[in-house]
Amino acid sequence: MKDSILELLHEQVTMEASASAEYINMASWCETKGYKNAAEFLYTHAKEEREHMLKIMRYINDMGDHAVHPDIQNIGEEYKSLREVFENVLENEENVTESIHEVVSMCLEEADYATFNFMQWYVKEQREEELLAKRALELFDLIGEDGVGLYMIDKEIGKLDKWVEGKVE
Ligand code: OFO
Repeated sequence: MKDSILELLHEQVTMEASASAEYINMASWCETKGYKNAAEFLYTHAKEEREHMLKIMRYINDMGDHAVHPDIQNIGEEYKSLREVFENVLENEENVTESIHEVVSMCLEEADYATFNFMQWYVKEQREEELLAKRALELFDLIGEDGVGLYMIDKEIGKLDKWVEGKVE
């Protein structure tokens, strides 16, 4: 495997680890504010991001290199509102998508079709995750945050994983 691709894969491991860590912090913040469904949603996604990280680490090892768990730095801890949490989710997911697309572009440049093929799962996953984050943000506009609005938004966020199933093929 080319060094250029290996380097990007190691960076992707860090991206996925950071995503997992920040999902945990966002979930924990939501849990302390009473947004129980949002907390559940975010804890679930934290677990998924950890799995994404492990999948790349094991691919790197299969390819003969050695993957290690990265140090995680500069992740958010405090949020002003539930909306800010989901704006953050969308921004993070867009950054992850961008870095996955960089890996894919490099695979084409280096004619590494095995890694190109491996990365297609991530391309699809990112489409799904961006869709989820955008839908969550739409709920704030559709329902409104006044009165019982935030309670309703939290409730709807709890249904999002079911809603997105099968939407991205
Ligand atoms: Fe790893 O799927 Fe999003 O970030």
